[in-house]
Amino acid sequence: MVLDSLRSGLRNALKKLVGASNIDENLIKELAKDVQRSLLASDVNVKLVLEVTNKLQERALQEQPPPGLSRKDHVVKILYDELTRLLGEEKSLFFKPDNTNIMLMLGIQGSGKTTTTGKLARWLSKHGYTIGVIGADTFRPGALTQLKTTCNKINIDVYGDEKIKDPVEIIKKGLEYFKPSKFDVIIIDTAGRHKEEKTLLEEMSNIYNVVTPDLVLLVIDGTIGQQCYNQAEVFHKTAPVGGIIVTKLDGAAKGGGALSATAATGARIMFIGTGERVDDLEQFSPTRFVGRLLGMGDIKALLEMAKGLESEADETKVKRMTSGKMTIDDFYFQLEQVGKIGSLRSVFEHIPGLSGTVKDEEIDVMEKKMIKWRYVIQSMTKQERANPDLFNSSRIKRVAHGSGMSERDVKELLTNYKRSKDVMKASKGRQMQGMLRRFGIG
Ligand SMILES: Nc1nc2c(ncn2[C@@H]2O[C@H](COP(=O)(O)OP(=O)(O)OP(=O)(O)O)[C@@H](O)[C@H]2O)c(=O)[nH]1
Ligand SMILES: [Mg+2]
Repeated sequence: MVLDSLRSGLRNALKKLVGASNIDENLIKELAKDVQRSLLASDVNVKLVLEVTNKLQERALQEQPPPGLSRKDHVVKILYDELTRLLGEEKSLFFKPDNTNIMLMLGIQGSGKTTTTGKLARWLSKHGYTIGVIGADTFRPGALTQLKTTCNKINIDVYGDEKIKDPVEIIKKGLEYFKPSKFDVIIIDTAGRHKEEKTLLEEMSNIYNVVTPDLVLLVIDGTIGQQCYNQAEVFHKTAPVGGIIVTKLDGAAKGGGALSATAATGARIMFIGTGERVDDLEQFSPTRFVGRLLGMGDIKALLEMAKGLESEADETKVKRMTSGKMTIDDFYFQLEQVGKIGSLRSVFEHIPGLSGTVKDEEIDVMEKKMIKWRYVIQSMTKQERANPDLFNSSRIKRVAHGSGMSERDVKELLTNYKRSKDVMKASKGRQMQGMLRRFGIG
């Protein structure tokens, strides 16, 4: 994930809070200090950092948690609110239905326009839109070839003409060329040239006035940190920016600066680039982003889990599972815990060594399976759950029938139960314990 150091800084700060037995003024001040350090280390502007942490401290000390919410959870929620506010409002793409939507890519040299044009085309086509791309960079040699190479791989048609030197003319011809296709979206890649060069801004202003795009997307290199603010401002004056894409956030230590600075211009971040591959583009949502930074799903669930694990019954359950005597009820308990943590996705993200090993589509398939398995388990008898060796073909048939699932589903569940049992025995529950320890619980 992007902003790894910010994420681990914030989580360490939260770990202290979660682990504390009593929330007092000192603890809250310490939390505010920890958060401050993490944000400053990821290059967020000092003034913005102070705004966040002062507000956090003030609210955490003064506000009473609403009924039903513990003081700890309330403080976590305040932190979540304030970080979300720092990153600006939600902004999603808007499309004129039954129309061709023209998107114009702007940005200085090397910011990632051409790469992002390909990524965006890919993202949009995955979401069911039809796309055409126009290459209007007449400045950089090989620009059109680069664009065509990227788009060929993803089956997107590119219009360009290296003989024409006027970008406005190329764009006009390109729009004519794509007219019969009635595509949902046309993306126009433009030239970058040098930083804040006057002629670049003039060229963009020309294009903007002639083409009247439906959406101007400003592409900004996330590694430049707080300078993003100035760049966004300059471009915004030339052509009203409808959305910002911050690139190269993979491993960018200054990512916090880029995200907060652009949000401060009033033009909102719509996507972030997280790698060089054509699939490395994520739709940006401040609330989801902060949720992932803080691991909100897990923290809440793990608090619950901690409560549960304090009781004798659960302790014996964990002992039983790690000693290789796991029952189907225990397997079900595992499924339930995963459900509480939020989603399988977050589990994979947070178990060390597993993150990135499983594809999103595979996780979707697994999540669907888990829902089926719950039904299957609910149709088993108590004896069957305690002693799965009882299962023969007639029992499998009965459970399949009772749960409304296929016999294959039941068999698959049994196979997975056995596998899980072996893994638990082999690892002696190391993964689960490791996960708890990370959050200061186990
Ligand atoms: N790691 C990483 N690299 C990226 C990302 N986006 C773009 N790049 C790289 O940044 C470099 C410049 O990208 P381009 O797409 O050519 O930039 P551009 O804005 O079109 O550049 P000009 O056409 O010269 O103005 C390339 O090497 C890309 O692979 C990203 O999200 N992550
Ligand atoms: Mg380019």
